[in-house]
Order: sequence, then C-alpha cells, then structure tokens
Amino acid sequence: MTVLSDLPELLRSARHIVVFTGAGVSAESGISTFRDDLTGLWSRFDVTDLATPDAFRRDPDLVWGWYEWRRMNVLRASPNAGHAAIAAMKRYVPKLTLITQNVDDLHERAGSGSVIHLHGSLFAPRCFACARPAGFADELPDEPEGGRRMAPPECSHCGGHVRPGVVWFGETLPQAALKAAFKAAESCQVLFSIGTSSLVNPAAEIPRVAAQAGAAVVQINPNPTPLDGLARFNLRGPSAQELPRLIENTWQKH
Ligand code: BV8
Ligand code: ZN
Repeated sequence: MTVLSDLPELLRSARHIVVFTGAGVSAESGISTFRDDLTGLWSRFDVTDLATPDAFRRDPDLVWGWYEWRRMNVLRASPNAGHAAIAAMKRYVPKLTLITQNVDDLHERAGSGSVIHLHGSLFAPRCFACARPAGFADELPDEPEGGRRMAPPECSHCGGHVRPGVVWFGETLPQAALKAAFKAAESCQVLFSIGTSSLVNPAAEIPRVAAQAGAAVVQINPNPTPLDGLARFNLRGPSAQELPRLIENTWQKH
C-alpha cells in the first residue's frame, strides 16, 4: 500500500509529469462544474441533450445563449490557486504536459502554456456550415442567473450559423490533441487526474493508459470517481487547497 508520504519523493524524481484536468479545477473560480451547469433557462435539459449538434440544429438560439452565458461567466472569473499551482509546477519538473477537458481559458490565464484542449474552447467560435473561424457579437448576456436565448451570429462568408468551438457529444475529438494526449500518458512517470468525474470517453481513458504504461496516477477530487481503484494516491479534497499544499511539501520546503 502506497502511503501519501511517498508522494513528494516520487514527484521530485519524475522526469515527465502529465496533469489532466476537468471542470472541478475551475469550480473554485466560481465556474459551475459540467453536471451542475444547468440552472435557470436550461434546468429542464440534460447536458448530454444540450451539448450536441442536434440540439443546436433544433434550437440554435437556446444553445448559443447557453454557451454565451458560460463564456460570460468565464470572462468574469479568475484562475484559482489550483490553476496557479499547476502553472508553477512546470518550473520544478523537467517535462510537464497539461491536458484539459475544460473549454475555459483559466489555465492559460494562470500562466500555463501549450495547453492541450481535448474538448475545444469557448473562445474559438466557427461557422457550423463552412467551419471558417468566426467572431462573437459584441453584446454579452448580462443576466447573472441562467442567461437567455440568443441568436448566434451569421458567418460573414456563407451566412451559416456561428457555433461554439467546443466538441459536442457525438462529435469526434481533435485528432492531433488526442494523439498528443495519449503519447504523453504513455511516457510519463506520474499522471495527475484533477477535478473530473472520469465519465466521458475517450478522454476518460487517458489516466488508464498512463497506469497501464506504469505511471503512478494521483487523483485530486473531493468525491469518489471510477478512477478510485486505479489511483495510487487519492487526495480527497478541493484542488485549490490540495495542489498548493502538495507543491509546498514537495518542492518549496526543501
Ligand atoms: C465521441 C465540451 C466518437 C462541450 C464535453 C452514446 C451516443 C453517442 C456517444 C456516446 C454514447 N455513449 C457514450 C458515448 C461517447 C460519449 C460519452 O462518453 N458520453 C458519456 C456521457 C457516457 N463521448 C462522446 O460523444 C465524445 N465523442 O465519442 O466521438 C463518437 C461519435 C459518434 C457516436 C459515438 C462516438 C465527445 C465527448 C465530448 C463532449 N464534450 N465538453 C461543453 O463543454 O459544453 S464533455 C464535458 O463533460 C467536459 O468537457 C468533460 O469532458 C466531461 C466530464 O465533465 P468533467 O470535466 O469531469 O466535469 P464533471 O462536472 O462531470 O465532474 C466534475 C468533477 O470535479 C466531479 O468529480 C467533482 O467531484 C469534482 N470537483 C468538484 N469540485 C472540485 C472538484 N475537484 C477538485 N476540486 C474541486 N473544488
Ligand atoms: Zn460559413
């Protein structure tokens, strides 16, 4: 049985660390996690119904309004101590690969560079018809609670609907990002899985690939997840508290 006190030495001796994050890492920035994102206007939907191409085809204003409300929340949020600790870790480790399922830009705003976004970004809208990159309308929803329906902008090239630059359920992930993520998972000594319910595939396979390749999986999550049995270390707490403490115990007290 691995004891928690073994973790700092393992981290100091690692040549390559992968950090794999989900919505939980942004929770302490006030961004609601994926499964509790449906407040107000969207409370009668299941996420997997709303985050799909069909939902957008059926009711573009409802879906675009939801994403603009989420984007507005991200713009108003700040990175938290967990994002900052991940950015700081890069200084202590020979190689660190950051992979996120999140569509916010809080890792980048905390100073992390070359973030692998497996599920796209709220900040890269594109035309649903011709896929050309597109811009946002200037007005943002100003309702703090739940947002409202908003007509998506029209593509200046073909007049099609502009859609969010995220990967919806039933859509394939960006192949280059997925390949880079699996390659990193296969070659690291430690993989952190932080703030994810580990329910969505193929992203949820990444910690398993790392464990199969011999890496130690360190999970940081206040709640149980399907990864519990696989993780060599389970830090049962919020990442904005657990990560700074771990960095201090591992690299700053020495
Ligand atoms: C694909 C972007 C090939 C959009 C997301 C049936 C039909 C069709 C498909 C499927 C099917 N069955 C299965 C599938 C595959 C499907 C899937 O896995 N479905 C699940 C629901 C079973 N996957 C796909 O469709 C993928 N594409 O497979 O293509 C294909 C093609 C056609 C047909 C079949 C297959 C695409 C998946 C990508 C979807 N897009 N996001 C948007 O943001 O709107 S997924 C979204 O949910 C997130 O990006 C994330 O990846 C995922 C899970 O969310 P989490 O990040 O884990 O967040 P969650 O809220 O769940 O959990 C938060 C965690 O944080 C909790 O554990 C909590 O305890 C913890 N926490 C809370 N506070 C804190 C904390 N942790 C630390 N600190 C805290 N303070
Ligand atoms: Zn177009």
